[in-house]
Amino acid sequence: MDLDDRVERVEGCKLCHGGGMSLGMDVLTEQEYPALQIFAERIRLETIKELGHLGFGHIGGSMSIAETLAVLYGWELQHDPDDPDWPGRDMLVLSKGHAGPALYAALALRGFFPKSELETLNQPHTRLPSHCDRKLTPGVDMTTGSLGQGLSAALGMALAFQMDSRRRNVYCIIGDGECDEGQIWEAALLAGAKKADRLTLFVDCNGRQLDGATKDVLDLGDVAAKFASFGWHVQEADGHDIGSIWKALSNAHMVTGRPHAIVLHTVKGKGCSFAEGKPNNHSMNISQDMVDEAVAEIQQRISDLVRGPKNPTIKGV
Ligand SMILES: Cc1ncc(C[n+]2csc(CCOP(=O)(O)OP(=O)(O)O)c2C)c(N)n1
Ligand SMILES: [Mg+2]
Repeated sequence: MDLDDRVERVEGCKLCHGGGMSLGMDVLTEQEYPALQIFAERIRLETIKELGHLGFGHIGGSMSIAETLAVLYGWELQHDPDDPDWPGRDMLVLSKGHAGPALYAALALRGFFPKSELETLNQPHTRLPSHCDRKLTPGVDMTTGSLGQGLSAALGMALAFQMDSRRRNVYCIIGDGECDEGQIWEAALLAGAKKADRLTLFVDCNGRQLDGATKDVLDLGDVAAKFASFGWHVQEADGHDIGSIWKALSNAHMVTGRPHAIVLHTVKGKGCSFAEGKPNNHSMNISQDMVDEAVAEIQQRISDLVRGPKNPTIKGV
């Protein structure tokens, strides 16, 4: 199976599996697993090209959610790129809205708008502002960027979905630094009390925020235990392992009566050598040389995945 065939698995279908478990799909096949890995790498690739074209941007927190976006847009979300406002769709609130460029890459790869539009990131009259805007970008369901607010918006959607006979879910991604915002915990308390089981929250624990380590700025302690104490169904996952994220989502489908939190262990800047684990990787100036280096390394990983073992071990499944 070549690259295009594998990519086709996630980018070519009109709708994804849309809550695979509820449709009786309980395993990732040996084609789907690497296809989702490739999708994640292509999200990285397009994100770096976008930011490089602009010359700077939020690379660290964009790279750390590539696998999560791949599983969401390649498997989990019920959505229709030809009809972004389809009333039956699931919704994603990217509360850490500064990672918009990664979301735009996923949406473009899925066909919500032409890939060439990614070059307009943050330019005058663009539909792709640096932070997410639901009124501008096809496929973006909530305006975000002021940290701490997205979880409340997602909870409101989840409570509305609870009253809807159609089975719809809302997903939300917050950062670990974002958890310093008090509004996160107000929403967490209400979600538990309201048994908002249509809500699935990813906490991107990449260990760093704008200008330092999260534990030094304001130590979160045991974030999983904190959400559990508010009545949430909590799991931890390796945020760079497709199988681990997929498995957590599958488990979440089987638990009712509680909101779901998936604490993602990630690395800020993951998969891009000039940014991965670097202290200044929150928002960087990005030269053409840096883009070229990153593109080469990502393309190498994609080629390795294409040539990969015929029967890969499906971790976490
Ligand atoms: C209310 C608010 N305060 C401050 C900022 C500025 N800001 C943008 S990103 C960021 C750090 C976020 O850290 P984290 O949530 O860990 O994101 P990630 O590491 O995933 O980039 C800050 C403080 C903001 N966007 N909103
Ligand atoms: Mg962080």
